[in-house]
Amino acid sequence: MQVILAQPRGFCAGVVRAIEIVERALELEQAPVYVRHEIVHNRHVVDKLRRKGAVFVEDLSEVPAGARTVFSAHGVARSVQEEAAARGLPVLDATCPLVTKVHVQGRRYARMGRTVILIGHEGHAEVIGTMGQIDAPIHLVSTIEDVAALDLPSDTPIAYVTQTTLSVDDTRGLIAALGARFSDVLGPDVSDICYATQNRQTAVRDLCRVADLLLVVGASNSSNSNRLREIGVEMGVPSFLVADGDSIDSAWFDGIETVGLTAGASAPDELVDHVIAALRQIGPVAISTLDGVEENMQFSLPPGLKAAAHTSPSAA
Ligand code: 0CN
Ligand code: SF4
Repeated sequence: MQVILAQPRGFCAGVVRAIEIVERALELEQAPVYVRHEIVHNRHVVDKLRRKGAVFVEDLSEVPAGARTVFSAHGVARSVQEEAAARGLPVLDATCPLVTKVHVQGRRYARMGRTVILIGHEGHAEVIGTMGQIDAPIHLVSTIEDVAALDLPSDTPIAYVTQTTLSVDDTRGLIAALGARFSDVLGPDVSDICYATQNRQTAVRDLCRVADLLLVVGASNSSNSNRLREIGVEMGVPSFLVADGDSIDSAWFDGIETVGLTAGASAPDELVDHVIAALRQIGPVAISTLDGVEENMQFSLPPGLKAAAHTSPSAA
């Protein structure tokens, strides 16, 4: 079997930063460190940090008084920030800077007096956070039908922002629908969809031109990983989202010569290795990587943590 890896795949800069924030906090402080929501949507990442002393909660009411608290990469609503401040919780914010950028942009549109539309998926942590960061009525749309159903006059000045991990193609369709439905529309085209999401989608599309089957390593609650699998389906390639090598079914590979393999932005390299090891149980495997974009994005750590890291004994 030929296994062709997508380039780029796996961790993005926001995920690296978020995990590092928890790890630094655990090194610098006495465990436990409380993390609100999965730091990134991957059980393996969460379990590893849990073993080092991180405690994952969904609600700040589960955080004891005075305990170090980390917000996940997906961001939080204003009300969560306010609750943490009111309780005096020491917070490290691991919200990806590209998510924060969307919050800032959405608030700016609201201040301009525009009706803000968020393109995103209901119930997703990032969408809950973004809706709760804009102090104005905000309308969520996920489908073309949602755009048609918006109860607003067509001359309403609107502005849209998007979730960072959407399908680029679907989002273009929704933006076109907003343009057809409203006469005065402001928005960033698809550039709220982050570089990592866009690059991984382009790479998987290229991969599907040469692969008979697509494996996407990622969690079922990971938006960006699900979008990668959907591209495989669109390209007419049998496509599976797998948590790790144990999720592989050998029957999928009957008659398959070339397997395309990629990983979502929250899936660690070791899980890709685990999948390759599982494929080797089925038969001999030759591995190559498809040419693609080299990423060199890096986000700095929150200032307090950087300063603290420099004064830690291990850094001295
Ligand atoms: O899988 P993730 O934790 O998040 P979604 O793709 O579900 O948004 O990946 C990191 C992305 C962010 C924010
Ligand atoms: Fe940030 Fe994009 Fe990574 Fe999400 S997928 S953490 S928005 S870089």
